[in-house]
Amino acid sequence: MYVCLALLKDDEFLKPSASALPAFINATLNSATTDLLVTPSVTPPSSPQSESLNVSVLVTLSCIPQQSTVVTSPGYPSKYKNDVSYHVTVRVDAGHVVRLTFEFFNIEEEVDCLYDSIQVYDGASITAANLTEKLCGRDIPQPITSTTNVMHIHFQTDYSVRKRGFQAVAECV
Ligand SMILES: [Ca+2]
Repeated sequence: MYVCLALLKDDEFLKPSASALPAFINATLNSATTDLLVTPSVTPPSSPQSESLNVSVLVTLSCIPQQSTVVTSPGYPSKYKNDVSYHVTVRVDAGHVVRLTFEFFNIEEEVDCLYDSIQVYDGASITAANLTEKLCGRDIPQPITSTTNVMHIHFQTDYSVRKRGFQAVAECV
C-alpha cells in the first residue's frame, strides 16, 4: 500500500530545478541606471523538487541629477520562486536619503508574514534598524524613506505557494 504524504500547494514542485544563473540577474543589470554591482551566489538545489536562490545586489544612485531604479522580486512579473533570499542595497549620495515607492504588491499572505515577506532596513544590511515589519499580502505599502543614505531590502520566500511579488521604485530624495 502506497501513501503519499507530499502536500502540493502549487506547480513549483513539479518543475525541474534550474542550474543556470537566473535570467532576472541579467535583467537587473540591464535596467540599472548606474554602478550596479552584482554578487550572485546560487545555492545548489537541496532536493530534486526544490531550488534555492541567494542573491545580493548593490545599486548606487546619484542625486543630482536624480536617478532612480526599479526593484522587483526575482522573475517579476512572473511568479517568484520558492526558497528565495534576495537582498538589494540602494546607496545614494551622502546627505540624501532613499525613498522606496511600491507600484505592485502581491506576496503570500500570513498574519505575521512568516511564509514569504519583504522587509526594509535603514542601512546596508539586515543588521541595521528595520524601517518596516515584515510585509506581505496584497495591500500596497506606503512609501518607505530611509533616514540614512543607504537602504537595504530583503525579500524571502518559503518552500511553497508563489505569487507575483512586488515592483517598487527606489530613488534619491
Ligand atoms: Ca511562499
